Amino acid sequence: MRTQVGIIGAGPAGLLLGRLLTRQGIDTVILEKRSADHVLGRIRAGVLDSATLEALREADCDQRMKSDGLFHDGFDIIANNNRFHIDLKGLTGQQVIVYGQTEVTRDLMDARNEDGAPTLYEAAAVNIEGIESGPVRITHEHEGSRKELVCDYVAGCDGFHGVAAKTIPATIRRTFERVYPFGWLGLFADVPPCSHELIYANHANGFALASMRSQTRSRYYIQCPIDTDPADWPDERVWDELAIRLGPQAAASMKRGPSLEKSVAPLRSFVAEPMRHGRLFLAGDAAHIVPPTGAKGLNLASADALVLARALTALIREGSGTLADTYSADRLEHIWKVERFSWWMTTMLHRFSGQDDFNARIQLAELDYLRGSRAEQTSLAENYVGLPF
Ligand code: FAS
Ligand code: PHB
Repeated sequence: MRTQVGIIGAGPAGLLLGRLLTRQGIDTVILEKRSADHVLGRIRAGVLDSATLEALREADCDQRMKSDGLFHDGFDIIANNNRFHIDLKGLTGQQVIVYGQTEVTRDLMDARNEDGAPTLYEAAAVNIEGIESGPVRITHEHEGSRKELVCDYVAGCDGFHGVAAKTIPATIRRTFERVYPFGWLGLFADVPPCSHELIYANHANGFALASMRSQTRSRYYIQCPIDTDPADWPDERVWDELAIRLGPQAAASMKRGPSLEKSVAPLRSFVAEPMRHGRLFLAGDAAHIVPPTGAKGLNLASADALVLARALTALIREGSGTLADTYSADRLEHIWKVERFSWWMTTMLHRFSGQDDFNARIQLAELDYLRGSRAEQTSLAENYVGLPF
């Protein structure tokens, strides 16, 4: 099989890139290791910022998000028995949209089907050759045999465990990582949210987050040890702990119900540099991971896809390599700012076991300063709604 751009991965990054390139008349083939149902079944991000809004608008895939998404003006933080509001709209003039990654993925899959562009599911890329001289050859396993996709360029949108990034020579590739000493136990339930906006809580027992997917479906998280087995957390135990960490006001309005899904996700900060080598470009989790505290993972993937689509369009349609040459440096400048914000939100809102008294006091002071400072709240708000890129 031959195409202009081979895309590895049918998550948000790969599907968005495919849609944006198709709209520019550029042929793409997406290779996805798992089935479409498996990709849709993964419960991931919940909050969209300006990057994803812009990307979906440019992809002409924002209709359902605009009609079904929940437009939020801010969120609350609870710490040291104080609950205060971060007024995103008042401080920045912008909102965020609560619209699950599953729905974004569904909209992009539907758009790709309407475009008639090929996605090969259960087709795992196993090897990539020719990224320096071309043509690129992507060996993949599909329908029980090894096949080859020949393309002019390849976009590695294959997430943290993908193969594309590892194709960059070890002598060139640099990685940066911080693994946090805890995870998030997430619970999904068809119950109304306990508040009209999100609540982030720093409690002596640990971090908690009250989020949602609609007015009738809630998403909650509690900080837990990395090796936590969800089976050790029956629903009632999770609800009890959420009530403690979110405080009496939220607990009083919290509706309990059976979990639809319960899982533990690790938290890490990770960046792989560079994001381009020859004819290979990386986008999304294939190049970077942020702890979900800042709600940035999906939004960074959207920004990558938007910028990469413009670079590949200029390269393929006009023969202009300027945007492609600056892709990695430009994206990494934005990515590192978002890595910093996500690290800051995580260190401020989580309890680190064995944390010394000095750091514990610094964390309290950080939260107290944030509660009282319009300047600090404005800084948080402009990061949360999405930095320019
Ligand atoms: P994805 O990982 O979504 O997609 C990569 C795709 O590539 C996958 O479908 C995979 O099957 C495929 N693939 C991998 N190797 C392949 C190969 N060799 N050949 C072909 N295909 C291959 N972000 C938030 O903002 N908020 C959250 O609450 C949040 N929660 C998360 C929970 C978990 C457990 C995880 C893992 C991530 C979470 N994220 C969250 C981040 C998440 O939303 C990502 O940022 C987002 O999925 C990034 O999209 P992609 O870059 O497309 O990567
Ligand atoms: C979610 O709703 O899944 C969600 C919201 C905000 C976050 C992380 C996850 O920071």
